[in-house]
Amino acid sequence: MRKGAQIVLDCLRAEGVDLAFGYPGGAIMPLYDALEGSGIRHVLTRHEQGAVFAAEGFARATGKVGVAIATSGPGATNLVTGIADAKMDSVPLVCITGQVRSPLIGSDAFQETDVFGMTLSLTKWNRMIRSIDELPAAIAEGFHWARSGRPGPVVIDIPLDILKASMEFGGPVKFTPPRLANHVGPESTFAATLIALLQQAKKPVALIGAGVKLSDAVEDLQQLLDLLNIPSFATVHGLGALKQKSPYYLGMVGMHGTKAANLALDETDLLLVFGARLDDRVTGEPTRFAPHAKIAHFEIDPSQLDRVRPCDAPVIGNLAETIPAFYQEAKHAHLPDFAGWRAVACGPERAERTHSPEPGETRKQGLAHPTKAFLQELFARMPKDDSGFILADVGQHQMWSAQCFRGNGPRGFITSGGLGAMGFALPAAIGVQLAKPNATVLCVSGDGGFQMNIQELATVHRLGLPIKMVIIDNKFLGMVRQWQELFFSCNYAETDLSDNPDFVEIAKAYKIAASMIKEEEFLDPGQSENVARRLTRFFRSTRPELLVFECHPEANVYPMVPAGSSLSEMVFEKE
Ligand SMILES: Cc1ncc(C[n+]2csc(CCOP(=O)(O)OP(=O)(O)O)c2C)c(N)n1
Repeated sequence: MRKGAQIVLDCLRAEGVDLAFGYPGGAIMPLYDALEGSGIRHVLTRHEQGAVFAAEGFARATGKVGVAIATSGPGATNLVTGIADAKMDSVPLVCITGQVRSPLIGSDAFQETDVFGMTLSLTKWNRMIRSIDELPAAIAEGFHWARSGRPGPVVIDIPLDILKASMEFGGPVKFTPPRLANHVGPESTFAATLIALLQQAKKPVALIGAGVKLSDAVEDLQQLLDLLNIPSFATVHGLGALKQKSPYYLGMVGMHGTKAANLALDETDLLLVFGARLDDRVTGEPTRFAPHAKIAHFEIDPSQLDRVRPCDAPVIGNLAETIPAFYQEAKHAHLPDFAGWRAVACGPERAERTHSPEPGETRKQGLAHPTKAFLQELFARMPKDDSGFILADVGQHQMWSAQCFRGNGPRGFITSGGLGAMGFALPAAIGVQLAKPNATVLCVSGDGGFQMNIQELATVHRLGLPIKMVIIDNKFLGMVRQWQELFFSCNYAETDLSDNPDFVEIAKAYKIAASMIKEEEFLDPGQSENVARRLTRFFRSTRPELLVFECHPEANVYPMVPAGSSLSEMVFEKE
């Protein structure tokens, strides 16, 4: 006989889980009681939101399913933001929640919430367990949906009495997915259609999204785009998919994308989309998006097609299959060279420097934007291969970080892109560092967002994780203040954080080493060697460490496509 709690853990092990993040409480106690000897390492965060973001960080760095555990009621409600985040960004996640005893369900029992109802629209699949014998099949099915197709979150809600009950257990089971009668895949003629579109096109471009990484099609895409040699750019989640040295790569596209990428997307007559959902941060005003373009869309999830406008050539399927299939046909086809278009779109008039600066290089260059120069100084010290991970929280520092990112690791830039959930970066960095113990993990947060999960400093300290934490402290909710400055006549309503706590002292209270660099110090030529030495030491440290960069309170993110404008209407910093 095995108890429900033990069966849950056996089934998690069978799915390859050896690490889970969570926070205990009444309804989930039997699971915690059974943890020892289960083969699963449990990491106690200091808030359930920390647990779910950490599980996401683990999943985003590895592609494996992240697992978060919480109790009923407030434990489960604290998971909800992370579940929504995983849905938006296609992150494989399984959340196990305790529920009140079965006979009490529906009675407003202590710590009862309708977890099933609450997460129905936020999950790919969710289930409330009604009997112990459902457990093995439900867990197998949950993991299947979390990792299959377009990955996403799953919730399994288990009443306390079921965790405590026992049954004869024959071992974990496998889930056999139903064969869908209307299985959709690419048209057999899709490659010929795309080749014909390319042959007619004068200004083709490629837009790269997260789907390329999620389907492990990074090398296939590089091979295809090296062949097509067309201007290419990435969404925030597509960053790192293409090698920086690719001469046709124009950086990030969208609201804070590069001039070159946004103009190319505005002017193109053939847009090849690879695993992106074309949300409004990428398209600008949807009705004026890529106005001259036909759209060909490589996508695993048919529900992502035709969202902005009907696509001319859908290519439905796993990108790891459809991209190589297209490459095989394209390499034998007679395709135009597009040299004239490349010269315009990738030419010096539009292009920004895209190589990785060396340490010290950015400081010497006039420093038009000190905070970006500081971030570049940090990023220049990151490994050049896939052993470096930069996490950005949400706000101005996130966009500056995305603009400065020059890494080559496909999973090397991790952020809450779809939901834009402040407080994501610090706990997610915990998950990344645990998944990749030898990696260099740099976590960049704003002074607002850092305070949303600041309690996870305790987790970092307990585990001794060598995360390099940076706060870009502008003493404002900066991104909102920027919008107030530009669109609300500088009415800085409730965005002032000038009475921020002393972050250095807070970190020290958590027994974490911490120091501050002020913008003036960073800019002072007399301090340059000292600052460089400090940054190098920060990167060499094998302990957790926090660095606070105190920057100008009213620095802005440019270029910017104002909401409601088309990509061609981006605005630049005033001289
Ligand atoms: C949980 C949550 N609440 C509110 C917002 C709205 N929001 C977006 S950016 C931002 C300001 C972030 O400020 P800070 O963390 O200091 O970063 P900065 O923009 O200054 O770099 C806010 C409030 C959000 N994205 N997430």
